[in-house]
Amino acid sequence: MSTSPTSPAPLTVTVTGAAGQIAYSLLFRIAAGDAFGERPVALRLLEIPAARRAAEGVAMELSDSAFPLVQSITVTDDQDEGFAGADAVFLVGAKPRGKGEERSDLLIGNGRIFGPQGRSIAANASPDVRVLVVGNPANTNAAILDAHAGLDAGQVTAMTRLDHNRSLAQLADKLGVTTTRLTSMTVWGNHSTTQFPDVAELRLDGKPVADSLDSSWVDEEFIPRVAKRGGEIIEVRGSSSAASAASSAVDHMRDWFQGTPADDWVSVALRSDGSYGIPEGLFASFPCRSVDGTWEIVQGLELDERQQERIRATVAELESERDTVREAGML
Ligand code: NAX
Repeated sequence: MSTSPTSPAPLTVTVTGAAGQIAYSLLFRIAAGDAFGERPVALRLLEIPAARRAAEGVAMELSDSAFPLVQSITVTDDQDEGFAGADAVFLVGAKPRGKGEERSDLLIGNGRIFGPQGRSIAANASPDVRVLVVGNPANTNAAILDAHAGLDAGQVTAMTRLDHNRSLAQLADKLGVTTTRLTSMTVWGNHSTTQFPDVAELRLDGKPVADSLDSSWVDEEFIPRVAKRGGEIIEVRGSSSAASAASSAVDHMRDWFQGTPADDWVSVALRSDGSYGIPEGLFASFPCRSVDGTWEIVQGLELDERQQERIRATVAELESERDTVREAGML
């Protein structure tokens, strides 16, 4: 757990929900250097008091792994301590939907977590902090957090990278190729079943490939399968996606810190600036490139009526989520 005197300064990385399923994979991937390269990390594991002891157990295992890049591990249930000096924050912890609860209860219950977390991040984290919201409903949680944190546009993001990666996997399987040969996939909108995994710009070895995909397969099999993949995993595995979610969170942060290739993009949910007619302020997934550590929405893609209709549907859901939390005074 010590670094040589010549090591660069460690990055402070906070993970909430540290005793949960996703964190059990995510923390070890971060510790191994998968997200931040060879940079040493000071890990902050933030939990609620009831799960603090379990998080201490995770910290013991992290320690026992003797990761060369891990400079320190702190376990806390104090938000301000958890976010102090944070350079990168993974907000994984969230309130799951309780028995008999409506979606609006879920939105409001999570708003009670993400509003205060936004204020604590603003007061305690590094001014350049980069925040990824994983906990669901991720887009609206991110919108609430963003409103309370008052950070610059683009510092707060929500995760649609798992949907993006799931799309690439389905397409690679269909085309009989590896995912590494596919580029320019986009997931638009909400991380929910209304999301729009869009293959219009997809490239295989740099060449457009959408026309060779059967449109009825795309509409009737591919899109619903990606959108409902979370449910399929629960049915087959017996519990929700954890390692794949952690892997996508690692991909998201790695690309944010280290950049995306100039000839590709990835899917990121962030505060809309009005691009592609998506109302300003809404947290929607867009095609994005990471340039000098900042997400930029890819501009200039042409959208036909069919694409626009699907985007309108997922945007309508995001607007309704926004209205629910706004009525509850959280935005
Ligand atoms: P778990 O229930 O295993 O773990 C969640 C942990 O968060 C628990 O240990 C809990 O004590 C903690 N927690 C709750 N409130 C907290 C708070 N205020 N501060 C700190 N910790 C808190 O869930 P897990 O399977 O790890 O999933 C975590 C979240 O990710 C869920 O909301 C889930 O729906 C969401 N997902 C989001 C995905 C995405 O693509 N955006 C995909 C995977 C996943 O479904």
